[in-house]
Amino acid sequence: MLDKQSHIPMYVQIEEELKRRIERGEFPIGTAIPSERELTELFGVSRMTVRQSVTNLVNEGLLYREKGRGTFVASPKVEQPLNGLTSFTEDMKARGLTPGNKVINFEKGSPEPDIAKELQLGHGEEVYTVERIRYANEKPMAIERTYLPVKLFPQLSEEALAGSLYSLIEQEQKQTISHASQRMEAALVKQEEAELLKIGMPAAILIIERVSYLASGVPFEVVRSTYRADRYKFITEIQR
Ligand code: 16G
Repeated sequence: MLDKQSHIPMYVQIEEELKRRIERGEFPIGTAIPSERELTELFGVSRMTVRQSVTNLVNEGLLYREKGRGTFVASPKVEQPLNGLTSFTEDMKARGLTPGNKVINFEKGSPEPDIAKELQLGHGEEVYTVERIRYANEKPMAIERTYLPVKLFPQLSEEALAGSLYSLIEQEQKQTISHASQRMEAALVKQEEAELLKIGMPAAILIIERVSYLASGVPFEVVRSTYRADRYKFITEIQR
């Protein structure tokens, strides 16, 4: 199964073998993989080597550890295309996952200057600042902080944001969402974010900042989304 003469390090060969077994369904999603001791015997290598392979697969998001319980096979990452202006609710439904939403902060007030600028707000114009944890099949996927101009959503309530913001705009307010600009960067999760996302530290996150516009050209949201890097893979088609 492993080639001890190969120039490919043993821990990499074990990673590949574990991946193959996961793909073949030998270790189904949500089930525990064999213990370190069992893997040590199975592959005839040291415990340190096994630990390194497993840690790498945990870091890649293929496996996850639960304290005192073992190491389990994770669901495949969500593959998120970056070229469509879709909502979280639509994205999850398109994958057959049940979207969930928890509003953890909802306030109205004066925006910071950079937010006011991006939303093209004049002096004295207010915004709602909304923080939501977004779930897929009850598992936290992302934290989202959204700034919305009060003048565009005069009746907005916390209850309404427990549903989809985009369907509220399109279905209820009958407005057309047209385009957005996005920036994306990697970072390490902060303590308070790790608690909300229920992940251990250190962990990688992907931050996407989006400014979205209505067909009239008016910006209606500035959003900072913090995605779990172990649950997301972003894909884009490119042309030459
Ligand atoms: C996505 C958008 C966010 C939008 C939200 C609406 C990114 C980076 N962000 O999370 O801008 O506000 O969807 O989702 O994709 P909702 O309609 O389910 O509330």
